[in-house]
Amino acid sequence: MFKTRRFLTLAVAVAGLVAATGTPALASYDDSFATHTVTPSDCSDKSDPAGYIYFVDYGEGDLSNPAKNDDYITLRDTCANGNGVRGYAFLNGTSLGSVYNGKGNGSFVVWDPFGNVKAGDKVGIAICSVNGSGGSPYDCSSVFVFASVDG
Ligand SMILES: [Ca+2]
Ligand SMILES: [Ca+2]
Repeated sequence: MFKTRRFLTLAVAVAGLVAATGTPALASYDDSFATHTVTPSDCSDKSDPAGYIYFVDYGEGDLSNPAKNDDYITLRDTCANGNGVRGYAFLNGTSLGSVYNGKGNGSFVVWDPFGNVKAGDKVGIAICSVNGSGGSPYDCSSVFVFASVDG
């Protein structure tokens, strides 16, 4: 129950983020979703996740991206714990590798390992805290998989 409520809150936050950065004029369905490192964390408030990973379905119609390659990852560090976060991406069960954010609390990195996601593709994301770019992952989320409704 708690996890479901938490996720719904995140989904609203993602929708707000997209709305704030532009209007996805032609996207008929927003396939964006997110997850976060598990709690209790090593943040000063142990109920705060150390980071969030967002799959962003910007939608067609972005004039800066005529190839319509508009699906990407945003990886946020939300905790001043001295450690960074690593995000992982999967497409149809295949790992697309990972990305590291060691820029500190409040920072984010953008990563686009997907190409153009198509309707029915199964997008997976996960995130861990990590002590340095080569450090061992900890406080990992499970892999969150959603099937894209319309790419
Ligand atoms: Ca979509
Ligand atoms: Ca951090």
